[in-house]
Amino acid sequence: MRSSSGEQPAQPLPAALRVAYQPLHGAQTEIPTGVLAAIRFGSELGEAGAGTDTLTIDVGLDPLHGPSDAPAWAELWFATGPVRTGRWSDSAASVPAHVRYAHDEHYLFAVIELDEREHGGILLTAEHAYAAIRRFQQQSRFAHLLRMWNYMDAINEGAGDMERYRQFCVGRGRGLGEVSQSYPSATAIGRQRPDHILQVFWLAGIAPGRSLENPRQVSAYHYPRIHGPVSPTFARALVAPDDTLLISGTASIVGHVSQHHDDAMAQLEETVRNLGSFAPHVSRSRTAESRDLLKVYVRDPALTPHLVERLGQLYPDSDIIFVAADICRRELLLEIEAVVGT
Ligand code: 3EB
Repeated sequence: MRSSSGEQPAQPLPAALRVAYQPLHGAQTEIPTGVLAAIRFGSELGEAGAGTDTLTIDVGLDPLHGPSDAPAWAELWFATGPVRTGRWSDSAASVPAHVRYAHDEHYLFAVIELDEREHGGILLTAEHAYAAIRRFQQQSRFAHLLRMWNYMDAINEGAGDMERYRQFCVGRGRGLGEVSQSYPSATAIGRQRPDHILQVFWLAGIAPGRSLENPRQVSAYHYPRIHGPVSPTFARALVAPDDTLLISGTASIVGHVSQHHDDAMAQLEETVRNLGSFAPHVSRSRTAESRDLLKVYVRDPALTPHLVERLGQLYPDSDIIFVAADICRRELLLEIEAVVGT
């Protein structure tokens, strides 16, 4: 709508996030242009294709099932305009660390991949990664963290507070330092084939999102001491500037306690109830053709057919991919994240 002279121009609409899963059939599959980031699941993916402006992130998790039959998948985050890519070196780092990124006018996608053997174990690697992320974000126009993923090896190895996930949380907390009260949504997942790499990638924006908590769950940053010395720093979900709902990795946890040990289907139903808490926040401006995306991390691949069947019934209009992964508490058998209203 045109405003008559003298009036304040209307606020520009926040650029819309669009995310989709694309099947990959080996090295010949092209990533379309206009993609900010392509997160690739599967092995033997080949070169990402020189000359594209897409940030390619290979996560080392194997797909178990997808919307169609394909050996590998990419999660594509589409750009809202021309894309610029770059590489930033952390000059303050004691061990060399760099961030690869791509951005348009509204959003930035970035990744840091550190080798634990160079940084002295998971705690220090997480601390170095998050210190670099903090410094990168401080000098970035895309000041607001919206969504973060953390992928690491052997997430459940080690007993008690020495469990690698808990050590990761300590390092993350130290590296990030005192951050604002508002956290991004996040996922933290274990790779099932060791490659010594802590991989953290994230979406940041020019404009802030709105963090949400789940009334069925204690906020992760308020978890009691029994879950580790430093609480995880993430929000249960975040409403992005365009009203897309970015739901964190969600598991069978009520309050702060894991439910239904050893019963994957009961864990699934509990997880679905947790996801249901966010229904009131689903944008009403969603278009008919928008597809919600679900990603299901599955500890035991043998469970997949049962999960596929049940989730297909529950979310017939969503695109769902299932990947083999370990979950951050050893009793948890699955975890689900979602992008809703894209
Ligand atoms: C949970 O609810 C399950 O440490 O960043 C989910 C999402 C989980 C993110 C993180 C951990 C993280 O506590 C685990």
